[in-house]
Amino acid sequence: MSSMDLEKLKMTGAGRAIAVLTSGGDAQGMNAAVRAVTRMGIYVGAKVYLIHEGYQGLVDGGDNIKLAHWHSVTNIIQQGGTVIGSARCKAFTSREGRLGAAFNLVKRGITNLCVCGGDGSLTGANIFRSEWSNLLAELVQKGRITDTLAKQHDHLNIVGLVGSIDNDFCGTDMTIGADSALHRITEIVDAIMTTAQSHQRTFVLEVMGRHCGYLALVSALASGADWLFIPEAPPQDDWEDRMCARLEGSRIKGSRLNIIIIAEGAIDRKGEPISTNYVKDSSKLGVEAVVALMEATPHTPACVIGLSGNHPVRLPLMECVEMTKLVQTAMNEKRFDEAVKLRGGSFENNWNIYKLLAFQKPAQSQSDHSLAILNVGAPAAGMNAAVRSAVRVALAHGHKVYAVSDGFQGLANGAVSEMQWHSVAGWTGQGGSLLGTKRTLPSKYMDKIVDTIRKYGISALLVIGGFEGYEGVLQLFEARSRYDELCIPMCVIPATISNNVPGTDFSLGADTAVNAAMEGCDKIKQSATGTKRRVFVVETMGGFCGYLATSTGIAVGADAAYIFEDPFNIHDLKTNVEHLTEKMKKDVQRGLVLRNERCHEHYTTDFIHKLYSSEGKGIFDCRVNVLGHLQQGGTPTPFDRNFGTKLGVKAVQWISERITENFRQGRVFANSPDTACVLGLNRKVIAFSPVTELKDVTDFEHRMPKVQWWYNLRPMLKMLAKYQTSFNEYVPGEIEHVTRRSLSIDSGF
Ligand code: FDP
Repeated sequence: MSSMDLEKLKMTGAGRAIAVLTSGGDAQGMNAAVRAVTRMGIYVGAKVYLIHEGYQGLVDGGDNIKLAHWHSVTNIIQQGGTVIGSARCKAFTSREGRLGAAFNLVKRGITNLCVCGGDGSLTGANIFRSEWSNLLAELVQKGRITDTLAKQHDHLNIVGLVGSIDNDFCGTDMTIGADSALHRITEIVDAIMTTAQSHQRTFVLEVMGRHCGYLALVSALASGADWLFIPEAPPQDDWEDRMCARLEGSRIKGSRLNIIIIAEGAIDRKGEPISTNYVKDSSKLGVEAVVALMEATPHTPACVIGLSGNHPVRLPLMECVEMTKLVQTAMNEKRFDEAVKLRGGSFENNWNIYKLLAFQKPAQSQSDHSLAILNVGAPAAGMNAAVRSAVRVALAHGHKVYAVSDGFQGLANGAVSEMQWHSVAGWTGQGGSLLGTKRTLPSKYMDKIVDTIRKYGISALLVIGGFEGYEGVLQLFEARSRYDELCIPMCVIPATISNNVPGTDFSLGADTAVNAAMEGCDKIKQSATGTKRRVFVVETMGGFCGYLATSTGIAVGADAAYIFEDPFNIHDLKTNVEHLTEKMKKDVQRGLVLRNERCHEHYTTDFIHKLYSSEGKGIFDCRVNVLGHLQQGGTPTPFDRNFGTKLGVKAVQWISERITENFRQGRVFANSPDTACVLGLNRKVIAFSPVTELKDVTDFEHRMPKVQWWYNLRPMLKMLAKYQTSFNEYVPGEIEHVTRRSLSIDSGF
């Protein structure tokens, strides 16, 4: 972090007041945002007010605007909806209403407002901000406030957090609530699929999204749906006949289920709505918000906090709103191709991949090349989705595809079988590894592996797996000088709940694992409802890597998360246990302490349990829970399904290109470092990193990258648990600009 960033973070909120409200349709995650804004605000020394019932509460004032304390937001992080309420408010649309709202704020000295809502709510906030000085002047003129008070509060800072399940806001990759909505839809589709399979039926499912097909599109990808209707891309005029023909065709090929997904606002090319009934008859960031508010000057435009990949960014509020409106205009004017583009690169990419994988197209020509796919390491959610898309895209490229059971060991033993389009039907939503996976490294079987490659004429390898998958490909690469057969393109798709593979910010399965661990912790905390005060010590997996413990800790509001990368000693443990004991003496009922399985050789889970039990005697009792393999999560989350699907596509596209480039004198001969790569997501960019380059940045003893991006989330975890922590390591969100060209600040992935 630059020294300038450090300067920026010496912020103080002393003498300042922040108010937070939620507005519009409620969305899961709003409570986590309210908690983070409240605690970060108090942490920097500001007064924080919670405005109940959205803009209505702001207009009505009185008890609707309450001064918040640290504990006002205790135990809300896991609750759905919004605990401070969200009402539709007609009064705020009038100047009279906004005059009342301004009075209610200025009277309390509030000049910083954080609004969590959809584009309508955020547009309202911006109007309020632009009128602020006029409103104060009118209040002075009417004798409701003094001129001095008006002068002291002459500027209102606004920061928006986009809360909307539709993910319909330009500029951010993901709105608050969209991911939870996808989880619900995916659960429903999974349940329906079981029924559909047993009855050989076609199911038509309508999902929310009046003006935006995001939820429908991503659900269709996550479920491998057969047909999809979204407002941005209406079907061709003869869609009824084509849809029936395709459904019939897949039934003849033995498919027992068909899923059709319709977005609420789906239309045909003439702009007429497509309803589920008609189809039946014819066949998815509060800390950053406070940092932005504290840094705002009268000249800073109102901003909205969005996500670019996994990083918070600040975007000019009104430009985002304008871009969002442009999409709607394009749809109204039937410029559908432009509407899909305006939604952003990620949306467009989802749409293209959906079209690529939904139904079988004959390969343009046979390539005479064979691709072998294997899983390595422990099972991770999303592996099967990656195998499915890789198999299908490879077949579409005309390659022969071999599935290898049991990792490198299976490759050595010739456990190889040829795959067809339908061999991978229904794999997207399945957990575990359907191919069969093993951790063993190839070094001990090199000769036998080479024999199999020769025997089957394998011209490329796709390894979907964890740290050993990467290490294994590095071993194969280093053996190229001894075996010509290993001079073939090799790609690793990182897949492990530990998220410890170099070359990527995220591995497949990590999202599912955090969700599973989070759900486990929520249930564990709930188990103590109504009992006496209790502290839970929860052990998480991840090997030496603390990603899972840290991310889960933030998601569940843990009091501490012990990890190997953030060394701790007996003094730290003492401070933590005393801190928690003080909290439990007050009105806190439950405590949660996470411990990564390999965070410390001697301070074991049992040791920490005994320490907390002993020090808490008479104040709280202590229980241990080892989450274990349930962290593998069963069925994959929508994120892992889609991430796996996309990585599978990208990997095979890359492999096909390398095959073509390195095909000479009748054979593939690829021996340069850039032909053995890890495919990863770095910030928002998809990158292929040569395993040889990654070797220098790998801590092989502890099976992890030497530098890990998520480490700067640690101060936030500690701050939110009220520890005196230095925030100097926090990296503030960058300011991005939304222009027509950079509209898709997302990865385009
Ligand atoms: P990984 O090898 O993918 O890094 O200990 C590391 C770990 O993952 C844990 O995160 C995971 O729980 C465990 O391995 C699973 O392996 P086993 O099924 O062999 O226990």
